[in-house]
Amino acid sequence: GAALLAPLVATAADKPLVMGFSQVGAESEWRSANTASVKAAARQAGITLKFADAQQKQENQVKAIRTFIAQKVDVIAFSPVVESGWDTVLKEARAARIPVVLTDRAVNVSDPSLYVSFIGSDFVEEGRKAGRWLLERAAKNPGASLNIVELQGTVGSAPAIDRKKGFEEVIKANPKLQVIRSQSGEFTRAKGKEVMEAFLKAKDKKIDVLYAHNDDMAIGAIQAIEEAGLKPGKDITIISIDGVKGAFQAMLAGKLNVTIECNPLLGPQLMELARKVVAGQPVEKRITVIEGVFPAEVAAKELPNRKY
Ligand code: GYE
Repeated sequence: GAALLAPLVATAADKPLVMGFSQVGAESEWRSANTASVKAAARQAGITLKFADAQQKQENQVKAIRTFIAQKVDVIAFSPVVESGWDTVLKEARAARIPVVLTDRAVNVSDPSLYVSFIGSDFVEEGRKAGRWLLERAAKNPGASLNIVELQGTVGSAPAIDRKKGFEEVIKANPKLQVIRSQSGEFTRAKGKEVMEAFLKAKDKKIDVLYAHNDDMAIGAIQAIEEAGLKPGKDITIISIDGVKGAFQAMLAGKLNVTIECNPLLGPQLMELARKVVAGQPVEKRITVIEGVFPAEVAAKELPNRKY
């Protein structure tokens, strides 16, 4: 038996593993870095990657996953644009016995065993870090009221929900910190600029702080603030999340005050996870990423070390 089995096993191992990957879109610098990381890591790991860009639409992701099921890929990985509405298609993957791993963003499903594992950042913690930075800053000027405007990410997405939640949880310790407006800028520069323009036009209350759920929206908003004749980073304190190069450049120019790191370079970990899952090895249900906080004061020193 053993002699007969050996060549069969070798043939199976030689066949490259096929991964179907459904990406959210190309909405931000973070996303471009994430896509590049996934593609490079697949190449390095010898994994055949079927890559589909959903252009920020859930229906496109569902279609892509159904295509991967029809193609009988070995493993499906995807970054869910929103948290809800995945039960049906994930059950279809299960019926086809194709394991699913989540990367970057989480889902809300009736049965968590519909996916094997999730690799991604702790977005609530990122929101808390943003809140803590502001609390400390506000403590230097006790008693002063600060009006905050918030640019949320994609409506219904895990990072938008969680970054809002973590920030609120922390800033409520100081009742002088009030979020006066909060709206989605869809994680893009264009929409961040547009919504910030509307915030500035309202003129009913002075805006002291902008909290943007990603750097791209902050960068768009910086333009709106400048066009309104104000100094970003000075007249309005700006906090954002991701830590992309554009944010470091904005900090060096004195226009952004702090960025909270969210690491997009998930490719290598994802490929390792996929291999284990396909081999039937046990894996952690939740794999997190270790991240820091970069205030403008350290931007010059840190920029040369940044990989995205
Ligand atoms: O922060 C934002 C991107 O899901 C963590 O999506 C990701 C977020 C990231 O568009 O820039």
